[in-house]
Amino acid sequence: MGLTISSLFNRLFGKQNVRILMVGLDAAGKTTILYKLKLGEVVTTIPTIGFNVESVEYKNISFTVWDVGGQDKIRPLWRHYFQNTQGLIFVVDSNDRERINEAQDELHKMLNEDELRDAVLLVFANKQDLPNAMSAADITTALALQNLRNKKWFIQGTVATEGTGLYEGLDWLSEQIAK
Ligand SMILES: Nc1nc2c(ncn2[C@@H]2O[C@H](COP(=O)(O)OP(=O)(O)OP(=O)(O)O)[C@@H](O)[C@H]2O)c(=O)[nH]1
Ligand SMILES: [Mg+2]
Repeated sequence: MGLTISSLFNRLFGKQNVRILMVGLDAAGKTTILYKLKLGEVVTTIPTIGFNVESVEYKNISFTVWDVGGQDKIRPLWRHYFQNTQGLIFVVDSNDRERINEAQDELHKMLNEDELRDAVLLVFANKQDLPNAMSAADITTALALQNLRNKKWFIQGTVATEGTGLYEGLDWLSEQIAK
């Protein structure tokens, strides 16, 4: 599909709107990330039952970020948010070695869905401040990211509570969207 006049105008002069879906197992740090980006503050979170949505303005892009709760009983709800997703942010608790295979399962199940075919994938390897955290390289292997075909992906180590790495991730996303 070519650029329409209005989308060209928006690219040159206006804001682009980008729809982001942020998921991952419970307690990975999604809600912490959302509000750190939105408010620049660490908020006290409770497990999300349902979703939070905020728009985050960055580099002349308006990211609408949907943060959906990750408890196993409510993971079947994720698919209701797939439509029109341009960027998928998958958040991993790098310290949770016991559940990294479960995270891998959930990620690959999702990536098999047709509705997410064109979405780019940003993985946040969160909680890098914890001493037992797996590195981003370990997580790349554990999530089998190298096996992904026809998928643009990027992994970034983060400490959501300090804001470390979050904007590096958004930088990558904005570059993909601009292409
Ligand atoms: N040490 C450390 N703790 C973090 C980090 N990010 C988040 N946390 C903590 O991890 C806990 C869970 O964070 P949430 O943001 O609520 O997790 P969530 O992914 O939204 O969880 P659900 O809503 O249940 O899916 C909270 O106590 C956060 O303060 C981090 O980078 N380092
Ligand atoms: Mg949450």
